[in-house]
Amino acid sequence: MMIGSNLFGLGLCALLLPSLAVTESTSTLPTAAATSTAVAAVQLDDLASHAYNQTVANLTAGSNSKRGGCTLETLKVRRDWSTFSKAERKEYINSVLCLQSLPARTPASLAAGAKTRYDDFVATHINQTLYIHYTGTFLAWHRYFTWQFEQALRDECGFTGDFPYWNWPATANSLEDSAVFDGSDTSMSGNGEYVSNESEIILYLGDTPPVDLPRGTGGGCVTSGPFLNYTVNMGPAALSLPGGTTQSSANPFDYNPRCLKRDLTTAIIEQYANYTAVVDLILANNDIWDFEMAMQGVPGSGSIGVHGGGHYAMGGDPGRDVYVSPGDPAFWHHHGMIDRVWWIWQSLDPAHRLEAISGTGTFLNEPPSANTTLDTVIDIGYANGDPIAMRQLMSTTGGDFCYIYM
Ligand SMILES: *[C@@H]1O[C@H](CO)[C@@H](O)[C@H](O)[C@H]1NC(C)=O
Ligand SMILES: *[C@@H]1O[C@H](CO)[C@@H](O)[C@H](O)[C@H]1NC(C)=O
Ligand SMILES: *[C@@H]1O[C@H](CO)[C@@H](O)[C@H](O)[C@H]1NC(C)=O
Ligand SMILES: *[C@@H]1O[C@H](CO)[C@@H](O)[C@H](O)[C@H]1NC(C)=O
Ligand SMILES: *[C@@H]1O[C@H](CO)[C@@H](O)[C@H](O)[C@H]1NC(C)=O
Ligand SMILES: *[C@@H]1O[C@H](CO)[C@@H](O)[C@H](O)[C@H]1NC(C)=O
Ligand SMILES: *[C@@H]1O[C@H](CO)[C@@H](O)[C@H](O)[C@H]1NC(C)=O
Ligand SMILES: [Cu+2]
Repeated sequence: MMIGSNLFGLGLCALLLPSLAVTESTSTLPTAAATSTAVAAVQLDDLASHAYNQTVANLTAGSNSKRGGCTLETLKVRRDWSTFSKAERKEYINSVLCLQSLPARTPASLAAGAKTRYDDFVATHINQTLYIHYTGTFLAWHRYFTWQFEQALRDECGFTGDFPYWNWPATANSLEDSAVFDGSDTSMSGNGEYVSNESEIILYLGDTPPVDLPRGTGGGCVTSGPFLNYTVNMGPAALSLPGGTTQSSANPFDYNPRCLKRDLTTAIIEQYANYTAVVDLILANNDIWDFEMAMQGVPGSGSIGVHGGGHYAMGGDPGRDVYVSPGDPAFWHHHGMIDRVWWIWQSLDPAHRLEAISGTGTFLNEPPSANTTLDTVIDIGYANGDPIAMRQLMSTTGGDFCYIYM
């Protein structure tokens, strides 16, 4: 069943909108990523500002559109976690802890290890991993998955705040000191306990040359923060271990409670998700196929992309397990940023990019499957919500979505 051990990084692994008329000029936007980090940081701000302005302009133009649709009044905001106040961070954290305390909906006959509502999301991701990465659904599936997680926090745990994202490049000098991972009671918990004899991570996949990643500064169980007592209940399914081996349990849905491990590796963010890398991903890929592949890491290129970068920089267990990765509570911060980068990319040419899809329904089309289209239906099972067509997931202000990134 496993195609490869390290699926994050290496695979085997238009309509013309009337709103375009009201968007501001893009003439001052950068067209190529600066190699200077400081300059690239400003470029990313400009690109995000453009996407923001365009989203607002679109909603202003469409203010008399169908009832129940997204409007400026109902628009929700997603923000960089480092800009949250301590009280805002605590509200978010408490709602995640709440979801981790509610009973699961997934029948035990399907996933004996799914004990909580939080685990329902993990079980769905384990179940569908080979159909949602390196596929045509990758970006939209994770957009819907993250949004439904947000809805579960709001509907079942009373969350009322803004949804967060982890602005990777801003943490490329020190994950340990970042608001997401500093280990304080307003973080998503921090590093694991230091393991002295850990060796490097080697990602093998198919026939492509392996990618070596440095070990991090932890390796063991997290030692502080809100998720100190949280247990990872399922997996491992394809956990990369230091030294190049992979760990899997016979049935990754079985109950296998264990601590959350982290091995924070700032060097991975510095290498794969620095400001230049993020801006280059956005500006150097005009085609959706190129964009989504660069984001996940083109197999054989030696790059794990910003997507693999964020996951492997958390390290540990389940951070290095593509199947079980939502079991790390920082998963949602990471995928918030993934979605933000897609939103920025879409905003640069909405006529061609808003509904652009490329890829099939299977991991690098293995085994071969039909092309993903706007009519392809996504179903996140017992996690939350109803099955939904890709068409409803392409705009952050279309379908049931109504949010913007700051
Ligand atoms: C977005 O709008 C603000 C306010 O009008 C403006 O200052 C800013 O330059 C705009 N951003 C871009 C990238 O055009
Ligand atoms: C896994 O997917 C299959 C096929 O869609 C589905 O029947 C099953 O209920 C899913 N299992 C879980 C744990 O979600
Ligand atoms: C590291 O040390 C621990 C504790 O002594 C041991 O269980 C483990 O096998 C060692 N790992 C490696 C890769 O040597
Ligand atoms: C973890 O559990 C211990 C023992 O029950 C408790 O004292 C501590 O407050 C808990 N910490 C967190 C962050 O939940
Ligand atoms: C920034 O990212 C790019 C692309 O991944 C990489 O080539 C470059 O070496 C990185 N810069 C640093 C300072 O690591
Ligand atoms: C699937 O997509 C590929 C790449 O865009 C294209 O070449 C191929 O013709 C498509 N296949 C079908 C059956 O539409
Ligand atoms: C503009 O907003 C409408 C909803 O008001 C949405 O359907 C459409 O997809 C949006 N366009 C863009 C480019 O996001
Ligand atoms: Cu995923």
